[in-house]
Order: sequence, then structure tokens, then C-alpha cells
Amino acid sequence: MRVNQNDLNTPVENTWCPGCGNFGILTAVKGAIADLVNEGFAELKDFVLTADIGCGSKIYDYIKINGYYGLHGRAVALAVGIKLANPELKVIAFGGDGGLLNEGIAHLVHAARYNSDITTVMHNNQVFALTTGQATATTERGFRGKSTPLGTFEEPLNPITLMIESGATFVAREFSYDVAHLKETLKAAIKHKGFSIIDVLQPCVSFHDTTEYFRKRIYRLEDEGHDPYDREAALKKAREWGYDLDPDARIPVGVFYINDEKMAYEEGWPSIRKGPFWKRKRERRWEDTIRKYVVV
Ligand SMILES: Cc1ncc(C[n+]2csc(CCOP(=O)(O)OP(=O)(O)O)c2C)c(N)n1
Ligand code: SF4
Repeated sequence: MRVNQNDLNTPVENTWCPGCGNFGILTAVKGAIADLVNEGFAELKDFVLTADIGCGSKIYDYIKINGYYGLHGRAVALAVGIKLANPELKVIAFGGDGGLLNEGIAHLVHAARYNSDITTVMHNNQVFALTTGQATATTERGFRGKSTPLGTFEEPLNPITLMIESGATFVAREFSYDVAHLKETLKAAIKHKGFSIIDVLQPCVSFHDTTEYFRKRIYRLEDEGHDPYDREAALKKAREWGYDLDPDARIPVGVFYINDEKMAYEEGWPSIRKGPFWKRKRERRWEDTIRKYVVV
């Protein structure tokens, strides 16, 4: 059955501020899922969303797909668990830069290191927005907010270099107002076997409005002939912009890095190689399974 992206709407009232970058992400995600279903890649029932707490994570309420709403910083941990329980599912984790790079950074780094076959969408507005604008790991130096009235002085973290170095096998950056480009990258990320992440530059018009800053400085990697299969070139491109709001910056968007050759985490588990547990008859007692795989 053909799916229209509006079929994925929910009756929940949208509480994002008018003009918020999250609207672009919502449209792109619904479009990507509808396309993938219509192209025969998966059925709607195969998609699962996870989210944590934050403005970006409210996307969970606005898409009619199965999912799990977790604690702040735990979207990736939940996604890894769901994928292990049923590797046939297409699991997408949503979180802000705060949830993913502050509270949940350990989960993110290890999921990338494992190459878990999930997709992570980072709503990166460079602040804790739901709690009205405190500095996160990607906030630029000098930002004056509720928690840093004298201005931040720490260097921001670069999630693109972090993810490539951690072992992620599909690493991209997008701009939330370029919905068509984001949708295509999302489709590629979801189809990719292994850990994929898109760092979406998502201006928070209320507490960190970078809309014009990005519009003037963004360029597409594919327009400059970037080869995403070249790891060193990917790292070099990733270092071009360090998340400070430098007026002379040029900010690449698109796919930085792809590695199609690394084994996905779930493929390494002997206990699920035969497929998800729920599809299998009780073949043996748990004690027999333990005896088979654990040397005592
Ligand atoms: C462990 C934990 N720490 C802090 C909070 C409070 N809290 C809830 S939402 C939020 C901000 C979310 O920021 P971010 O993850 O960047 O998402 P955004 O709102 O910017 O989309 C914070 C700090 C919490 N709920 N749990
Ligand atoms: S506070 Fe910022 S991120 Fe949250 S809905 Fe408003 S504009 Fe969007």
C-alpha cells in the first residue's frame, strides 16, 4: 500500500516555536520513511523511533510510528537494545546535542564503536533548548546563556570528527531548512548497514538563532567533489568548521564518510544470527544456550 507522508501525522498539538528548525527535520523524516516504504525497502511496521527529552525529541509525538520515549540522553542506548532484540527493525534515534553529546555521550561513542546498525538524528541547535538555553558540548565560545552569563570559554566538541574516530560508518551533516537534501541523506543513512548519524544544524530561533549565520556559510560537499569513502579526506573536511561561530567559516554539509565494509554489531552476536527471537520456536532451554556459547 502506498504511503503519503501525511499518513504519518498524529493528532498531537505541535508545541515548537514558529520558525523552529525542527519543522524541517519532521518533514524530511516523514518524507524519507514514506519514500522508503513506497520503494519497497521496508514496511511501516518495520520502523521504530526512539527519543529522549528535549525540543527535538518531541518529534516522537508527531510521527505515527512505533517507538519508545526514554530518559534524557538515552535515545541511542534504547535504539541499540531494540535493534539487538529484533535486527529486522529499522531503528532511528532522535536527540538534541545536549542529550547525545552531554548526558548520553558514552552511549553515542560506544554505539558508533560497535557499529550498531541504527540511525541517529542529532537535532543540533548548540543549546539545551527545552530548558531555555544553557550551553551544551557544541555551543560556541563566548555564548552568554542562563548557565553562562559571562560567556562560555570551553572549546566546542566536533561531533563529525568524534563520530568518524569512534567508528561510525556513515557520518553526515545537514541543515534543517534544506529539507530535500536532508531527506535524501536520511534515506541513505537508514539504508546503510552499520551505525549512521546525521548532525542536523537546527537553529533554535528562541535561544540560539543561527539561521542567517548558516545560510551564508553552508556549502555542499558533493559540489566540491568530496569522496566519502576516503577517510582522511572526510576528517579533513570535518575539521573545516569547529562549531565556533567564526565569521570567516565555510561549513560543509552532506555525507562526510561512508564505510560499507565493516561488520555491523548485530551480525557478531551468535545468538541472533538465526534471526529475531520472537520468530523462533523455543529450540532449546536457556541453560543449553549458555552451555553452547560460554566456556565454563
Ligand atoms: C539526566 C537529565 N539531565 C537533565 C535533564 C533536564 N533536561 C530536560 S530537557 C533538557 C534540555 C534538552 O536539550 P537537548 O538535548 O539539547 O535538546 P533540545 O531541547 O535542545 O532539542 C534538560 C537539560 C533531564 N531531564 N535529565
Ligand atoms: S525553544 Fe528553540 S528548539 Fe525549542 S521549539 Fe523553540 S525554537 Fe525550537
